[in-house]
Formats: sequence, structure tokens, C-alpha cells
Amino acid sequence: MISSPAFSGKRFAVLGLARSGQATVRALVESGAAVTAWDTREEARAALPAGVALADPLALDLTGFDGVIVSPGVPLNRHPIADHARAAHVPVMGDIELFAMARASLPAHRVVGITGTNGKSTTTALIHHILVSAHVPAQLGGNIGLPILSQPALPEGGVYVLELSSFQIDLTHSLACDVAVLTNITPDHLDRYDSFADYAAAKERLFTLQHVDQVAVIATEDDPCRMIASRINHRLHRVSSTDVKDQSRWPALQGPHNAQNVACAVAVARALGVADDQIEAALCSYPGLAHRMEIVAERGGVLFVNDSKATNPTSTAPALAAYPRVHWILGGQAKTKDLDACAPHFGHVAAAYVIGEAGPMFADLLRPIMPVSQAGTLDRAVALAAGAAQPGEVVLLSPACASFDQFRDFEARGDAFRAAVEALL
Ligand code: UMA
Ligand code: ADP
Repeated sequence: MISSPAFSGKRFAVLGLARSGQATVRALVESGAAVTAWDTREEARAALPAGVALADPLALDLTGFDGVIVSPGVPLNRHPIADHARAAHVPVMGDIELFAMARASLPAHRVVGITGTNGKSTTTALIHHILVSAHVPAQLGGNIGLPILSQPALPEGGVYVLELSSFQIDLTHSLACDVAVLTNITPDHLDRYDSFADYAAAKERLFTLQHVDQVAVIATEDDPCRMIASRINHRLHRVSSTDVKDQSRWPALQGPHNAQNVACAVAVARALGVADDQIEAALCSYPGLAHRMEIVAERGGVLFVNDSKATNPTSTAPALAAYPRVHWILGGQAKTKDLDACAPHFGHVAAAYVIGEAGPMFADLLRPIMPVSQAGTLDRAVALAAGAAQPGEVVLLSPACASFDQFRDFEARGDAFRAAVEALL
């Protein structure tokens, strides 16, 4: 756990008690802070450690508090906590900001922060893998599902590798990353921002928080990223998937989208002083992540692929491109009203099976182009797709949607896909 004398004797309110909130409470208590915490879910409140006061910060006079720590999943654009804290002159921040405040008391270290619409987790895990393979002490944290405050502090010379969502950056005010990375920006999370420009601006803040001697790595393959790169006034490495000439030696890093992730990770590793032969060896041994084009089974010549992490059409596109005949399970909570990013690969789709809230909308959209089954649930979609798929074809869950209408998160959706597939075997 990361604790710090910076919090000792201070008073914090914590709103949201899932993974990041629980880690925050424990780190603050361990640091000697007074904590008042709240979650609308009773079971989350019940999991709090002893010595924490329970109260909804909205119902409290926040005068005298040193900060309100909000979870990234609390929609700050709609939730009244921001106005309530501002009225009491109390800053609103997230767990990543607490980490930034704790840095001064940690052994000398460096921080890599990775953001972007797609490829964050892969790039983050790959950078971590390269560092560990090169015997550099490194720790993963952030949006990859590991609250950084619950991870062990690194010895001197270590590197914290943080995946940062735009929600986390919004709640961060002083994290100066030694290396900051941007993979790409396409429309996403528009329920949390007034416009696409505001969403892109949230990502850009990761770079405005850097100091002049720090390094920016930006894949300049879309207009928002090119614009952000053009405004950088410190050290900048522009990278592109076209920098990567031959991916054949790296089994878990196939496809043009992974070429972009590799280009980013290699630039970061070089900036941190890792030698090229060590980088190459790590790219060869990188094992890949669950829920990202993960092969979960092969049955009667049919491959079952879990790409549950594809939560928007841009991230689904590479999965459709990767296989020539796909039985495509998609749907959930839509991020966009179209599937335009996937359209170039519709020729690879043998049939579509739509699920969740977006099911009817996607069925209307796809029916003129391909056979569509209104499956409704993931279990039914797997059964229908498995029944129709011929040897050599692929049953692919790549939903192009968030999962929250039917599942706790994309991981629960991917696990449910795996269970449904295993039930067939
Ligand atoms: N809550 C309230 N009142 C409200 C609204 C919410 O009490 O009005 C509570 C909820 O009941 C919940 C908590 O606030 O208990 C919010 O928790 P959370 O959704 O932030 O969940 P965590 O488990 O803390 O996970 C968060 C990130 N979640 C989100 O950004 C939605 C995780 O990213 C991250 O891995 C984790 O912190 C550790 O850093 C997940 C994610 O979906 C993977 N991220 C999005 C994405 O990748 O697209 C951005
Ligand atoms: P994130 O953490 O940003 O959601 P992941 O690395 O978990 O990104 O990948 C999520 C999904 O996006 C995967 O399904 C993968 O197929 C796709 N993807 C990965 N990298 C990229 C990229 N650079 N560009 C577009 N799509 C990508």
C-alpha cells in the first residue's frame, strides 16, 4: 500500500467505495488522516475498515475538509458534489492526485502515464512487461483495474506505469509524468462530456501537467492527437503504427492497432533507457491481456474469441479485420448511434447477433447488410452463433458498447462469454 505523511492529520471525504474508493480509504487511514466515506450501495459501505465515519458528503458541511476524493465512475458532469465542494472551498480530486501528492515521500522513482481512447491497457501492460523483463522494478496501476494506492511502493529507481482514463485525469491536478503517452482519440464517453472537444481536452491535460524536462509520446494518427502534439512545448516523440515494420515475431501483438501500441511502448522504453535488444525480447514474450481478442476455446474447428474490452466501434474494428468469417456478437450500452468505424470490415461478418439495450438499434442498422439475430442476451447469442458457425469460422464477442446495461463491467461480460462457451463444450 502507498501511504504518505502528506495526509497525516488531514481530513478527507471519500465518495464512491468500489475498487479505487476502498483503496483510497485504506491508504488515507494508514497515513493518519481522518476519513468520512460514502457510497450509495450499502454493501460497499459495509466493506469499510473500522475507524471511518459514514456520511454522504452532500449532506455534510465540508468546511475544514482538505479534499473530497471522488471515484472515476461518479459522473462529475451531473453529480452535485463538485458544486457542493466548491461552495465550501474544498478541492475535488481522485486517487491519482493523492498518489501525485504522495510522490515526494516515496523513494526516487519515475512515472509513466498512458491515456488514449483505445489501446491504453495493452500499451500500459506492454511497457510494464518490457521494464520487468529488463529488470527495472515496475508497478502497474490505475484504470487497468489496479488502484495505485493499494499497490506496494517501489524501491529507488522504480517506475510506476499508470493507465489513466479521462475521468481520472479530470480528477488529477498535479501529476507530472516523466513520460506521458497518448495512443489515439476517437469519440467515447460522450455522456460524461459536453462535446468531443471537451473529451479530447481532458486527455490533453496529461501533457499540460508535465514539466519542461519531461517526455511526451504521441501517436499522431488522428486529428485530435496531431493537434495536441502540435501544442507540446517540451520533449516530444511523434510515433505511428507505420514505424513498426514486422510484427511476425510478437504473437500477442498482431494487427495494425497493436502496431500503434508497440510504437508507443518502444518510444517509452527507449526514453527510460531500456536497450533495444531487451525491448525486442520483451515484445516476443509479451503474453497479452484477458478480454482483448482472447481466444477462449476451439470447438469443432470454430474459434471462440473474447474481445469484451472493445467498448466502442473503433476498438471493435480491428477484431473484425483480424478474422475472415465472423459470427459477431455485439450490443450493450451504445456509445455511438452508428457503427461506421466497423463498416470497412462488414464483408468479414457471416452473421450478427445483437444483445442488450443497443440490440434493436444495431439490428435496424445491420439488417440491410448482413443476417441479424435479435438474441437479446449473451447466453442466447453464444448458443445461436455456435449453432450456426462452420469449421474455420470465428464466434467473436466484440460488442462495440459499454456493458453496464447487463453486466457489472466488461470483465464480468467477458467472463460470462467464457462461461457460456464452456457450457457448450
Ligand atoms: N457511486 C455513488 N454515488 C453516485 C455514483 C456512484 O456512491 O452518484 C458509487 C458507485 O456505487 C460505485 C462507485 O461510486 O461504488 C464508483 O466506482 P467506480 O465506477 O469508479 O469503480 P472502481 O471499481 O473504483 O473502478 C475505477 C474505474 N472505473 C471507472 O472509471 C468507471 C476502473 O476503470 C479502474 O480500473 C479502477 O477505478 C481502478 O483505478 C474501469 C473502467 O470501466 C475499468 N474505466 C473506463 C474505461 O476504461 O472505459 C473509464
Ligand atoms: P483501453 O484500455 O484503452 O480500452 P485495450 O488495450 O484494453 O484499450 O484494448 C481495448 C480494445 O481496443 C481491444 O478490444 C482491442 O482490440 C482494441 N485496441 C487495442 N489497441 C488499440 C488501438 N491502438 N487502436 C484501436 N483499437 C485498439
